[in-house]
Amino acid sequence: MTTLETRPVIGAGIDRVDAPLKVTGKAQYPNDVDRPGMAHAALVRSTIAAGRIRGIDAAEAEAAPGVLAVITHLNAPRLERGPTTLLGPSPPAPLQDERILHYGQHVAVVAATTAEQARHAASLVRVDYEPARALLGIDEPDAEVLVNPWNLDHERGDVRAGFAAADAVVEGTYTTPDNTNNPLGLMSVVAAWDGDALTVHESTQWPHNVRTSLAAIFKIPESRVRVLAPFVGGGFGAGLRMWPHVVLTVLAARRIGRPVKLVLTRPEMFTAVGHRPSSVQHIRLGATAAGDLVAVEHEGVSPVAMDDEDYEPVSLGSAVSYACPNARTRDRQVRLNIPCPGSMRGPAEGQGNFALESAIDELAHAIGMDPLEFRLRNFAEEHPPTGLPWSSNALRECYERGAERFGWSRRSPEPGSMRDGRWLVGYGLAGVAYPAYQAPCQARASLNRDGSAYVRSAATDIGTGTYTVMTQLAADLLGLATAQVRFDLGSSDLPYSPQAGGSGLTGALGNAVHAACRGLVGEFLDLTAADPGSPLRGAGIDDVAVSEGRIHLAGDPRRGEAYTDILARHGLEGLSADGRSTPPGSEDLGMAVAGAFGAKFVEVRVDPDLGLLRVARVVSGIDGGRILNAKLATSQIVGGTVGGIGQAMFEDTATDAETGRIANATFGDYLVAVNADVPDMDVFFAGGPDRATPIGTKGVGEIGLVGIAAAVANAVHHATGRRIRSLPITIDRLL
Ligand code: MCN
Ligand code: MOS
Repeated sequence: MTTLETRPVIGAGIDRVDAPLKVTGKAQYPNDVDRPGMAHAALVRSTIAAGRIRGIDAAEAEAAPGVLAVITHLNAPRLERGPTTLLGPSPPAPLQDERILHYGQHVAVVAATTAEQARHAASLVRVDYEPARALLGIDEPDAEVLVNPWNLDHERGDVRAGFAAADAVVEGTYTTPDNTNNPLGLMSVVAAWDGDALTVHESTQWPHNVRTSLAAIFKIPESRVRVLAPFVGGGFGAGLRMWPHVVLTVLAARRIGRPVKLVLTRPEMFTAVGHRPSSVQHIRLGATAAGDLVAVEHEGVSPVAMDDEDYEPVSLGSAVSYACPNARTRDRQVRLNIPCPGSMRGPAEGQGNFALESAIDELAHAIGMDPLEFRLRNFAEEHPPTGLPWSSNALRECYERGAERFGWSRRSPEPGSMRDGRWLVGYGLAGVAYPAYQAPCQARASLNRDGSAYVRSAATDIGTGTYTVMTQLAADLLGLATAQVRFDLGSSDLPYSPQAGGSGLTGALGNAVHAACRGLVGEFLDLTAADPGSPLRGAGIDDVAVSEGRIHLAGDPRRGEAYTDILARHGLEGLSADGRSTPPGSEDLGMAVAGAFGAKFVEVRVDPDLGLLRVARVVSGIDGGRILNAKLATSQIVGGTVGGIGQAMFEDTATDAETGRIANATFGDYLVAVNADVPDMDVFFAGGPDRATPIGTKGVGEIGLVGIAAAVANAVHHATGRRIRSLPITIDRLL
């Protein structure tokens, strides 16, 4: 990393700038944090799903070796619920009363000198429960039904007339199970009080949210709370919300007057940090014999936890995916005694796309049209709900180039007609329209006397590559080598950043870095504006370009000056500038709608006698706008695809129907796709810079996952003639 890299640096698949820290163990994840005098916490969790606590006997736990405190609802302070944020309302505050609302609910936290002592003492806390009937099934008749709480139901055209005009109608009910986000890094918290100042190390995707939430809950000014997350061992959405165990760790630290560390166990990860909620979806589509989609109707039901408001509008994607004049989507939520859900990679879209893209396939089959041709024919040239143009949309190119690379033309249409020895071979595809999301963000950029730059914002890098792409971006915008740029993140002391979520951080942060770097160049031009000898005298930001540590006139690289020379002449140690980005308004877009797009092509092999299913090949074509780092963006799509294979074939959080216990809450029992399940994957990017923002990116963090389940299911249909409408597609469903 010491030589100047060849330009352009944007797009180049450079290695992660933080890789040396990671592979030498120097990267500090929250569970690596150690503090003088640090004690350890362990949780006691409810073993029933509904009811109340009649009594708690903590005497034996309190007397156990090393125990410093046992906190239950009987001796916990009354706490505010956290604030409503960009993500919606906070989860409920823990230990506030005797009610049990779900299995695994925290009922006590134990602090002790060592982690082993804390865990042992936690096992000694005796809780006397009075169980009540738990509402657990999504079809539970007694559950409260929430109707359109976010006002997201959609209707356009005349759906009834659309179906009346259709030559073919397909209808089906699709189900998806609970899935649990399982980042490898067990989510961890270290909380330390210094008087009324609080420092928290947290596995979060959003340090500012943790800061705001803890300040509200503990009634201290935000300026007294510091949240650190320079490295996070994966999130997949689990680190978006600030969960109750964080509150408990902070509470324990305050109670015992020492820093406290809590590392969740793997089973606790299944009830404490959210999950993708199950869904039941009813979908009905109509098309003319010529292949025009004329009616879409999609209704979804998903559960929401008691006392919580985390909704997944699974049908919403069906309103935007195809050029269909008549569409109706609606979502209902049922309140159940389940652990609080949260976003999991491709929330709502991951479930909804499975139903829609399976049904689209079925409809194409019903009218005897190739499913690729059907999708191209009904391609949405504009954003269907509003009729506005897309800010960019290369979905057509994703389909066409994807089909070419995959060899789609080799597909013989008849199900069961392709074989390789004993294996039935199936080709399937799915399309994805993924909402582009951007939240306001801030960054600060500085140029130092030695010619290096320091750029920072309170964002996170959850494995995505934020450190690296922001280093590349700043290097490009300042005309420096990446080795001359240090990008810092993961601290709430830095300028405000939104969450690494909704595949929106790169755009939000990148545009803030763009503003900060341009602002910084502007600071230099303010200095040179009146410098008699400067070749930049009188030049404004639009007159100049940057390269090799210099600002020069746009058309003439020789007429310019090094940053270091300008600083030296003015006797300055450095210059800094702040930048902020806001979501593009309709005026910036010329009234257009942004979205990322993808086409997924999958080949499966099915052994019809044994019910074995193998994914043999995946080709993903993605429109992510301008790609900042080809290697990292590809790795996002590959990782997402692995998650998609997991969703398609394995992942299924099993809840015991009687007790609400999660029956497979370990890595031994909860199956995810492993190397043996994952074939070579071909990823390509289509389209170019999006016009909605200065840096022109769209998100790629989640779109790799969405569409894979439907493409697999469609390939299974092609191989076997069987429509599998429930995930995961396991042996029992194939036999
Ligand atoms: N990127 C790029 N060019 C673009 C867009 C992105 O090169 N035009 C690359 C960059 O390396 C960037 C990464 O892709 O860091 C992801 O960018 P983006 O799509 O903006 O997503 P976010 O930064 O908002 O990250 C969150 C997103 C989400 S919502 C989930 S869930 C998810 C995901 O990213 N969880 C992940 N990818 C993950 N990857 C890892 N390793 N671990 C997780 O927990
Ligand atoms: Mo991603 S599920 O929005 O963190």
